[in-house]
Parts: sequence; C-alpha cells; structure tokens
Amino acid sequence: MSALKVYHLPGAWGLVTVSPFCLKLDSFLRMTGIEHQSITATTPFPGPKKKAPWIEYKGQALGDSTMIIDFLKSEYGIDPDAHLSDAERGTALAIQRLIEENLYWAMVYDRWQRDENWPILKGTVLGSIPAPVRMVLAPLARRGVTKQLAGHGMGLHSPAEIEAIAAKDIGALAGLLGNGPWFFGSQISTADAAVYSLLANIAFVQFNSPMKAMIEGHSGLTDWLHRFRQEVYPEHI
Ligand SMILES: N[C@@H](CCC(=O)N[C@@H](CS)C(=O)NCC(=O)O)C(=O)O
Repeated sequence: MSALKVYHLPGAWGLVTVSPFCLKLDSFLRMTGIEHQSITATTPFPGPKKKAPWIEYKGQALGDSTMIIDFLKSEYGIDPDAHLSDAERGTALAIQRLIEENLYWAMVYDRWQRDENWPILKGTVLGSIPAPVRMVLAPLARRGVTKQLAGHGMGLHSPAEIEAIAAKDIGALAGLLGNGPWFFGSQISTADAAVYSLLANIAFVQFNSPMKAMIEGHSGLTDWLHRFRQEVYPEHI
C-alpha cells in the first residue's frame, strides 16, 4: 500500500475528476511520477479544510492543492518548476491566481447557477452520493455555492458581465501561452497543470458554458489542451 493517499472528487467524461483543484494535483502527480493511491471521495467534507483535494501521508492529513504540491516537491525532492527564472515564477503565480481566484468562479457560476446544468451536476459532481442523501444535500449545496459566489463577488455580476470577465481571462491565457509548446517554453511545468485543470473542466465536459466557444476561439489554447492530454493523460485520448 502506498504511503501517500490522495483524495479527489469523482470524475466523468474521461477526466479523472471534475474538480479543477483535484485535477491539478492529479496532473502534478502524473507529471512527477510520485507513487500514490488515488481515492475518489463522495464529498469534500472529510478533508481537513472541508475542501477537495486532500492527502494523507504518514498519519497526517493535508488540504489545499497548492500546499500539497509544495509539500510533495520538498518531501520527494521533485520539482517540475526548477527550470523557471524568478520572473517566470512570478508569472506562474499570476497565472495560477487568475485561474483559481477568478476564472474558477466563472466555471462555478456556469455549473451551479445555470438551470440547464443542474441535472448534469447532480449526476456527476454529486453523483456518488447515495440518491436519498443527495435529494436532501443537493439543494443545500446549491444554496451554499450561491453564497460563496456572492461572497467572492462573481455571483453579483450579470451573466453578460461574467462572460466578459471570462473572455478577458481566456484571451490573456492565450496571449501568455503564445506559440508554446508550454506556458514556459519547451518544458512542461505546474502552471500548465493549473491551466489544464480548469480549461479541461470547461472544454471536455458536458456542462453548458459560453466559455467553451471562447476557448475554441483560440487555436493555440485548444492545441495546447490536446498536447497536455497527450503528454500527461495519453490513455484518455
Ligand atoms: N484552495 C483550495 C480550493 C479547493 C476547492 O475549492 N475545492 C472545491 C472543489 S473544486 C471544494 O471542495 N468545494 C467544496 C466547498 O467549497 O464546500 C485548493 O487549492 O485545494
């Protein structure tokens, strides 16, 4: 049995998990080849921060994808970002913040607030919760996410305003990627995993989102998405 247990939310449509934060960690683990046991969690609540992903390692639980990645880099002495300059590290952090602190919330809005996505969400994100429990939990979870969206601020915007915010972010990512092949030139890094984890969760899933067309509007980004999948998840092609 592996010393490292990694808990993530369920997957669908060929993605190991439909949680971007969980997919970022899974991508990092594949990129680095760190041996681990991958466990699908029904809900994020047993995690130490009540969010997914989380890990258990030598009797300790640790939450937050970035803190986990930093911990694993140091514990296993493997760093896919070792080649980055200081300026590139700064840009990588800015990319990560764009993805996780802003564009992620536009994805959350599409999944949880658009009525056409509600049945899809109940069958996937909440799909491994036993049906009777899910009937009670699903509306509570939706109310909770509506509050989170308002607290963040994204949920206070109109759908058209959210689309405009998302279009700017996706355009900025396309510009930063340039001709690639990766965000920082010829070597893949954790920034690629961070961007993939969100864009794949828009482009490769069945949730309706205006962001699909925005991504498709940048051929560099779609080529890069397929390149990442080929490199890190070749069995899912
Ligand atoms: N900063 C955290 C964010 C994790 C996160 O928000 N995970 C979502 C799933 S994508 C979650 O567990 N949400 C449940 C909740 O907020 O109640 C990380 O990087 O791991």
